[in-house]
Amino acid sequence: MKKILVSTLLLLGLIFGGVVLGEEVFAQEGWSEEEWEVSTYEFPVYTEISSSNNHFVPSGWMGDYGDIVINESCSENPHRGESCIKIIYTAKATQGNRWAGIYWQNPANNWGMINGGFDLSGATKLTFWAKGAKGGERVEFKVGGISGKYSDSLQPPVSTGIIVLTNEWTPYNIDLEGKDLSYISGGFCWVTSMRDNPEGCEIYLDDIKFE
Ligand SMILES: [Ca+2]
Repeated sequence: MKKILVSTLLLLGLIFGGVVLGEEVFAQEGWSEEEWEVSTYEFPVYTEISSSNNHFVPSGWMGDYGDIVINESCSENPHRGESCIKIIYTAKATQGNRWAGIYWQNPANNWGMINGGFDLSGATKLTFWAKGAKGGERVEFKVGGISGKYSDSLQPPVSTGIIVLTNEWTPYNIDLEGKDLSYISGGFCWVTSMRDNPEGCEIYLDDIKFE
């Protein structure tokens, strides 16, 4: 991962979403170089519905796809900006599977039959913010794992395991250090089941990025 040293205009840089270079300020401001060492790598999956810099499409509905409702322009208290993603899982086992999930794919609906992988070798983790409507929602998130003629380089997918959400925005990350990210068309995945959420669940996601 490329790393750089952030400096003088760090605050301005943060405010305007950019990063500014320079080294002389560490001494002046008392910051050690390590404290200000940050990654410049950023590959967003989703930040805002209006962002032209989003990658991957939540097109790969799995399991009980009839139990899923997704709103990518939810304006109810987003983590940042004007929009976040809201997913409702109704746990009705509409297709008889008792679980459901969505792969974020590139391009849309690519289950490994189209040459659509991104080289994300510069990343060491996937980060995202999540919360549940009530708290206690049990869900799992993954990266990679799509296989086919054009398989993801990341096999098997790397998973969070089942995590229990709270009703407050919370940051999560999937450690990808040392993983082969040279070809990823399944950039993100959400999965849940009736066993874990017998009454269904409502979850929110925002700021999903490879860093
Ligand atoms: Ca947002």
